Amino acid sequence: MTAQVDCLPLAAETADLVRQTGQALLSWQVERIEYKGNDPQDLVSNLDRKVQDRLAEGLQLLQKADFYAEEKTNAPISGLTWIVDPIDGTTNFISRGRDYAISVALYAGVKPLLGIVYDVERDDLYQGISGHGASLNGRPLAQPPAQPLSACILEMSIGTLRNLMRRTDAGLLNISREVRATRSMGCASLALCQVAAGRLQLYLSSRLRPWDHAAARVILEEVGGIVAPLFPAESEADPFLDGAPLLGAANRDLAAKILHRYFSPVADG
Ligand code: 2AM
Ligand code: CA
Ligand code: CA
Ligand code: CA
Repeated sequence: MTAQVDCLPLAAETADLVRQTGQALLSWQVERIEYKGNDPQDLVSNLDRKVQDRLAEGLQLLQKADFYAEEKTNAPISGLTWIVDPIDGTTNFISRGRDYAISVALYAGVKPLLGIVYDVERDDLYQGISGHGASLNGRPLAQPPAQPLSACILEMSIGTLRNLMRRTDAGLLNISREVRATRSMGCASLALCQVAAGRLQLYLSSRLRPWDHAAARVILEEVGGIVAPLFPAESEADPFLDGAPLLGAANRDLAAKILHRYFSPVADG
């Protein structure tokens, strides 16, 4: 199935669609905000659904594939699949008017083909095509230079790590002490893209779903980085790391060192 997908022209067309959709979003009005499952920290607006509907239609015209997206009920990812987060960072979109993104990826089963993350407010479009590198607004992204931990900015929020605290509070406390600083932007896809672009060095979260990181992962991997499970043994069965604690880093050696030093069972014990 993969052989039939010509990723280079498809990526360009997908990027155009995503950018157009983001620009349309800027002119649309928020009319309804709801709590998902009555959770006051989990918001969805009418525009999350409107963006998703527009992409569902537009992406099928570019490439027929399954459609796996946040604001719908999904079957497990198997064949050729668009993986979409229509608005990543909905809380930022609603409350801050910045730091949200449209995230679109194409996978052939577990194999990543392309990923696009569009920072709507900054008009920054990150793109990764497997085997062909990553770019920001058409300019190639090179792997950011390796940094010692003491020079790293780590993106993590207490909210997204709460379910990990009891389990590995020492690891989290220690790493937060040893990095240069921690930050909490609240948009997973953009944080991972900023790691790829060298504007952040590390990203930690423990509750992401596939649509949060599928596209950014392609971009990060294309610059030589990694989205790695914090506890690899437990996550081996799920290549999409659905809900698994994970670390994003632009440098695989640094990621391996961090996993070993702060999150291995020995470090935890
Ligand atoms: P979202 O805005 O698309 O829901 C910070 O909250 C980051 O984690 C965002 O990228 C957000 O994506 C994601 N996230 C994943 N699960 C979440 C949840 N249950 N509640 C809020 N944000 C969640
Ligand atoms: Ca959401
Ligand atoms: Ca999301
Ligand atoms: Ca979302």
